[in-house]
Amino acid sequence: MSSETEQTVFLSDYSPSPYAIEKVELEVEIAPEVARVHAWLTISPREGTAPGTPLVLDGDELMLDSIALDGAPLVLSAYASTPRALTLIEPPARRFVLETSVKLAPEKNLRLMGLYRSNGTWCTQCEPEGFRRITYFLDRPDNLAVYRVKMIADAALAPVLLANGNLVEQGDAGNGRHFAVWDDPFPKPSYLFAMVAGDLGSIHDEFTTMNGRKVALGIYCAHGKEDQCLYAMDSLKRAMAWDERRFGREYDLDVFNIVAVSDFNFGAMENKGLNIFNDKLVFAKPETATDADYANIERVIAHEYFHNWTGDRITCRDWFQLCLKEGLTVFRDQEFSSDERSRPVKRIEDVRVLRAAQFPEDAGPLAHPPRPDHYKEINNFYTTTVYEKGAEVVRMLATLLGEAGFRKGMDLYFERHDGEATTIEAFIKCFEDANGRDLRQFQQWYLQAGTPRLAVTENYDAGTKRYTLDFTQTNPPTPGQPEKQPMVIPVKFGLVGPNGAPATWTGVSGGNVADDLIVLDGASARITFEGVANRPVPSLLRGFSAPINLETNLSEADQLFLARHDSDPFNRWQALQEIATALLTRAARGMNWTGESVAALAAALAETVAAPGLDDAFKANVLGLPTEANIARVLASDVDPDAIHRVRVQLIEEIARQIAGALQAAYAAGSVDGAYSPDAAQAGKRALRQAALAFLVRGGVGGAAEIAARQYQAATNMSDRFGALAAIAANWTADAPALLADFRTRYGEDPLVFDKWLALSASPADDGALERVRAILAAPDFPRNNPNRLRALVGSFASGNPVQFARADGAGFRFVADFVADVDKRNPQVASRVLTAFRTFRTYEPVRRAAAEAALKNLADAGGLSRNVADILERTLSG
Ligand code: 0A1
Ligand code: ZN
Repeated sequence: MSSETEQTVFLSDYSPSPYAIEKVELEVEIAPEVARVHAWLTISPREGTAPGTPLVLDGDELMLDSIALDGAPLVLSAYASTPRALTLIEPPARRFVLETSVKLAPEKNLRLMGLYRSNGTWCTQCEPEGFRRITYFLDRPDNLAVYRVKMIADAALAPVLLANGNLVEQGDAGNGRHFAVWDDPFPKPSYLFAMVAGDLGSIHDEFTTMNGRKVALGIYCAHGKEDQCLYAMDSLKRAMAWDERRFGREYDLDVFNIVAVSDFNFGAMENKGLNIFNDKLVFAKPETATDADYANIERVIAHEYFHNWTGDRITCRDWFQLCLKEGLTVFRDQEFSSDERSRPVKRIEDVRVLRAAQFPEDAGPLAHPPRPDHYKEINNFYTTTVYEKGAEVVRMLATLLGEAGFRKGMDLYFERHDGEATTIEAFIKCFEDANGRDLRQFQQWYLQAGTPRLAVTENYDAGTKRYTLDFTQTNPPTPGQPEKQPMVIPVKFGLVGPNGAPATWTGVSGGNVADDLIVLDGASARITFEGVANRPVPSLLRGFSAPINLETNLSEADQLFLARHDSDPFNRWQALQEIATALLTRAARGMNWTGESVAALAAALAETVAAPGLDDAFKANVLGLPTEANIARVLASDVDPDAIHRVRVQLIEEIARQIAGALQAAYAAGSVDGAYSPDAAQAGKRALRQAALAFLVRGGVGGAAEIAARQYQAATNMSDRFGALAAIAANWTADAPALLADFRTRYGEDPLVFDKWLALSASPADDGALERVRAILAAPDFPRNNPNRLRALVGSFASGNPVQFARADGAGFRFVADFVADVDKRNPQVASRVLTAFRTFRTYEPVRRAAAEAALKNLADAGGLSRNVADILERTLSG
């Protein structure tokens, strides 16, 4: 493996480019096999640039065809060109126009960065460094320019021609070709450039902004899928209205277009005025999309739309600031979903994702701060830390400042930085200035990696009526950061009195406490409450007010009390999770649980599921016991996935036996009358029904598997059908193979349903899983270049099947490593993402740890790896 240290980019090396590209005019001729890109770049030296300073433009796999300066061809000695760079040796010391032309081969572009072809449609992906695969450019986010692009293509092959901004001209281009000119008046970085050409269907609508401007909305897709875009359109309009209401943000162009494509490395992309989406995040109809798919579409449509202000109008100075747009925009989409659906349920679901994905990243060799200070490959930093932890940091800011204070800071941010490429520091400064607060220490959240641990011990003195909470914060070391500063941790809390009502106190000292918020900023603190009549049970970190690991000395009885009485729904859910996690982690270490503990947990679950006044979706979450991955994360060392799987199934069996009646009642109560609707209430009912069914089947309760099979056959929507099949597949019961085969044929060639089948085939823990996955992948017609298919199959196996991926014989590890080596030749982004499944390999018990390490070393020794894969591999092995 090449160590490639020379490739490392450091934040501390940031300096503005000596030149600025102010205006971009492109003429792109698109034809099968080849596209010709002609660019006219208006360039000025920045103030202070010494005359004669060379101008170096970025390229990636480019071949220069022609070059001219202010209309005159350049002599060979005036420039140097390679596939990766174009250098003007001595540019004029004044504004000039550089004209270049290059040819591209979109059909051969399997990396899906730059201009490529997906199912016949030409489309682009430029974030973070794809524009340099289209033309030589200052491909960095701090170069803001206005763009005008003329697209020319065969009128039959590509009747639809789209780019950023507004359509200003279109017409005939001769020889059966036509053209369109798009103009984007908003200065933007190159990563937001986009272009689409193809034969596409579309749906159209209109949105009237808060100031009465009409915006034409369009969603483009493969012909025949138009009716599956309606929910996305509805989500878009709701998102536009919400951003006006909640943040005062109005849309700014006359058109907003979305295009759904089948080959896409990520979820979607916020190109100015022309969002491009992975089609799985656009298409939905009840027969083929689950409730979760609908919720995801709503969320991502909103996310990309919200980027128009947090990302496009205000962008990032450099890629180290990625979290500036991503963390903030995830926070905004989480808030949107909370307002459109159930806030507590959304919070529980987001925290589940955070713990499942971000906490392990933060605890392993790939840990990095939300705002890293160096990277080798920026594509490897589109991580759950930048996105989800980034959103948590913004959420803490909102908690610390309160709703009004947070809004004041946001308003100032939009006012002060509109039209700029800026930094995390500038963002924080807006909240400081708007609120008169010092947030320097808070900023550590952006700079320090790792999940803080907060230990709390509580003590009540009946004699003095004094209640104390002792907090100790530790910040574990992470790669490159052995020592840490204490963080500012907002702990939302309540003291719950013996009857379940809030306990009161007459005085509090020893820390920063106001209303329901304790703010900790030192390594330790003792908070003392005076005049507390009886020993309360503390409900701490309500709503998961900080992304930390909280360790309390609360007893099982206290947790059960909170599960019943806490007024904070998040902590009610959390209390039950804690009890289950404690039982499961101890059992995985060979320490048996007591019958009383299991019975108490079972009773609390049954009671919660039957309780009136609680959200169905909340109850469904309560029935979702900690995942195997979560148990492994808490164990943190000497992990044996077989043991975890075994004890988890045992616990479910024991509980299911005890509360089968309550589960059956929940299942029965969850049936939905009337037509399918993806709304939160109906989806919640189905989720509860599904959770009860999964519990019953997994628990081996007599007749449950048959009920699931019947539900599978009778289902009239994908949520019910998929839910039943998932319950059956997870258990790998005798009829699982036949039902999966039925599922495979029932939906014909629908690729998004095929992905569901792939995932269900890859994730069961049975010993046949690896062979199944191998056989599917080896089929000659398996679409081996489509990221969705590859992720659904091998991604699900590597990240969603802990037992079989981490087989003790190492076969799972070897399979995934071989897959990574193979896919890397075509699509390094997909390859490196799959490889991150190894990030927790050092937490395995010795046999598996050695097997994983051998597979990784073997991959390294083979050589010829992309920078993407080499970077992940190197960090995984050295961390
Ligand atoms: N900015 C997009 C994420 C994205 C990143 C890279 C991509 O291609 C390699 C595509 C999309 C978002 O946050 O949705
Ligand atoms: Zn984003």
